[in-house]
Amino acid sequence: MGFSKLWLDYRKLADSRRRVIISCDRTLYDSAAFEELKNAMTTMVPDAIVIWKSEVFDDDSYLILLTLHPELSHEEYDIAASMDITEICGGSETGLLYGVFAYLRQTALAGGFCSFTAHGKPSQPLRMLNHWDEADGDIERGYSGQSFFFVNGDLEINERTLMYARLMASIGINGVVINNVNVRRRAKLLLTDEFSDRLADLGELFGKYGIKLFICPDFAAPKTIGGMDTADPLNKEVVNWWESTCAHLFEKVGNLGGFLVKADSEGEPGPMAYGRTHADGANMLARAVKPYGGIVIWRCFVYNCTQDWRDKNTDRACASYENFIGLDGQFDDNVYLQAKNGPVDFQIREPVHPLFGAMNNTNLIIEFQLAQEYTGQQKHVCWLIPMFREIMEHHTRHDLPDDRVSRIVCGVAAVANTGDSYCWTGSELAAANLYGYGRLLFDEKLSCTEIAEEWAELTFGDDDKVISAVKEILLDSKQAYEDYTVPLGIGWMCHPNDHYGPSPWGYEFDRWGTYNRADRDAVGVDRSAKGTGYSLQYAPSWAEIYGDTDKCPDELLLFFHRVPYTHILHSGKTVIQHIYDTHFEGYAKAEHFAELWKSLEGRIDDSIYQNGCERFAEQLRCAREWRDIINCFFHRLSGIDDEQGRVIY
Ligand code: GCW
Repeated sequence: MGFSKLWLDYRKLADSRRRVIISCDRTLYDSAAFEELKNAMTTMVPDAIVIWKSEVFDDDSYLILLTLHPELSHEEYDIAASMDITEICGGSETGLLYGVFAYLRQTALAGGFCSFTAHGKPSQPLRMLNHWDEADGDIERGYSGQSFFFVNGDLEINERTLMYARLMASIGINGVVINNVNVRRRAKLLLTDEFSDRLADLGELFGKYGIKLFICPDFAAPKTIGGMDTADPLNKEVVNWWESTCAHLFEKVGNLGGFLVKADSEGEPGPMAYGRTHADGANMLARAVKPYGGIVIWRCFVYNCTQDWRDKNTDRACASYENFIGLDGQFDDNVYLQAKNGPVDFQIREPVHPLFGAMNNTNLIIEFQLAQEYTGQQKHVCWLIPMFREIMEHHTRHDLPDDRVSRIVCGVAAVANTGDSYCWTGSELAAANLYGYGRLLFDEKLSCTEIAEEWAELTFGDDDKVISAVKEILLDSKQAYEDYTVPLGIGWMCHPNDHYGPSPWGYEFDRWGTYNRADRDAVGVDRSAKGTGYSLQYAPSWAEIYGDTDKCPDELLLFFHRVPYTHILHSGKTVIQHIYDTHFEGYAKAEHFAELWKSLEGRIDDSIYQNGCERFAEQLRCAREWRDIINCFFHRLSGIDDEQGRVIY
C-alpha cells in the first residue's frame, strides 16, 4: 500500500524563481539534515537550481548555511533566517536535523522565505513511541491496519520506513520501541540472530534520524529461547545468559537503546514468580545492557487481573503505586519506570498517576496512549493533546522545587496510533494526535491552539475556512467524547475486550477490577479514606481534596466517590442531571463536527474528505448509542426524569 507524506508534503513556495544554494561542510553531505533540506528545496522551489558546496553566489541566490556548533547541546539548534541568507546551526547532526525541520516548517507556514530567528531545545529528554506491533504483522489495539515494521514475519525496511523515520524526526521523537510489550510467539526471537541483521539495518536508519531503537524482550527468554528451566533474575546462570545475549545483540545492532519490559502484568512473566522484586528484575537486565550504554524501561502497569467483583477492598487503582512505592531508590541509574498517565488504564478521564512526585529517587517516564483504544478507535475524532498538556502541567503538590509532572519525569512515551493504512493513522484527523504529541514534548510552551493550527495548515494548506473548521473540531473533540461517553470519571462503560461502544455493565461482573457499582441509589467507587484508601496515595493537599465529596473536582467525582444521583455538583447540577445534559450536549457537538467537515467538500483532497465523512457517520451512529444507552441506563436505575423532558428511551 502507498502512503501519505502527512505534514511533510512540502508545497511550492510563492517565491519560486531563485537559485538556492545550500552550503555545508562536505562531512554533512550524508547527513539527514542536508538530505532533507535539499529534497525539500527541490520541491518547494521547483524552478530554482539547488546546488551545494558551490563557489557561485550571486545577488539572486538564496543561501542556506548548515553548520555544527559545539556550544549547542546535542539536540539543540539555532536558526537565523533572512530573505537572502539563512544559517541553521545544530549541536550535532541531530540538532541540525531538528533545526532544518523547524526551518522548513516555518517557511512552509509562511508560504515563502521570510526573516525570523528561532532557537530549539527539547523540553523532554526522552521522547518515545511504543508500537504494540506483533512479529506476525498484527497490532494490538491497532486501528490503522497492519504493522509496517513486521511484514511476512520479517522486519521490513523500505521507503515507508524511511518516511516514518523522517516523520518522527520532524516532530522530535528520539526513541522507538518497535514491538508489543506483550511478547508473543515470533517476537521472542528479536533477541536472537533470527532478527539481528535486520535490526541492525533498522537501527542504522533510525540513527541517521536521531532515533534510538528499542525492543521488548520476553522476561522469560532464558527459558523460552535459552532452554533453561528458570528465568529467576538472581540466578547466576540466568544473569550470565542475559549478559552474553546482550553482548552479542548490542554488538550486532549498533543503535540499540535498550529494552521496554512489561513484567508480572496481565500474564506476562516477571521476577515475582521467583519471589523477587521488580527492582531485582529490572536491575538484572539493566546491568546486562549497561556496558553498551543501554537503558531498561520497566512498566508500572501492574495489578491483579483476576479480581472477584464481589471484593470491594481490592482496588485496581491502588495497585501500581502499592507495587512500586516501596522500591524507590532501589533501581539502577539506567532503569526508567514507565507509569501510565492515570492509575488504571487510559480512560478518557482519570486522576494523574500517584507515583509522579512520590518516587523521587527513581527515573520516571509517563506513558500516554495515542492509539485510541478507549477514545473512539480512530473512528471518532478525539484530539488528545489538550489532555496530555493538562496532565504534564498538573501540580502534584509534592514538596518539590517544581512539582509539575513535566518537571518530575525524565521522559515521555506514547502507544503509537500508526499502521500501514495510507494515511498512517486510519483517519487523517488522528494524525493530529501523533503530530501534536511530538511537538508538545519538544516544546512544552506551545499552546494547543498553535499546535492544531500548525498541523491543519501543514496538512491541508492555507485555506482559512479549512484551518478554522479543523481547528475547532480538534480543540473541542476530546471534551465532546468525554461528554457523550463516560460521566464524571467513572470509566469502563465500554464493550468488554474490544473497548468500543457503550456497555454500562460490560465490565461490572468481570475479573479486571473495573466497576461502577451503580444501583438505584448511587453510583461510583468510594476510593476515599473510608473506602479503598486510594486517595491517600496523593500528596496531603490532594488527598484532602480528592477524599472529600464536597471538594473533589466534578470531573473526577465518581472516580473517587460513591454518591447518590441527587448529589449536587460544584456546577450546581445534580449528578443525574449532569449525566443527561452532557450526553445530549456531547452528541450535539459530534453532530456539529460532522457538519463542519461537510462544509469542507471541494476544499480539501477528495479521498481525505470521503474518509472523514465515513468516519463522522460512524462517530455519530456510535455517539447516539452512547447517549441513549447511558442515559437510559441511569434513568432506569435512578427513576429520576430529565428536568428538560428530553427523550430518554
Ligand atoms: O489497556 C490494556 C490493553 C492491552 C494492553 C495493556 C498494556 C498491551 O487493553 O491490550 O496490552 O493495556 O498496556 O499492557
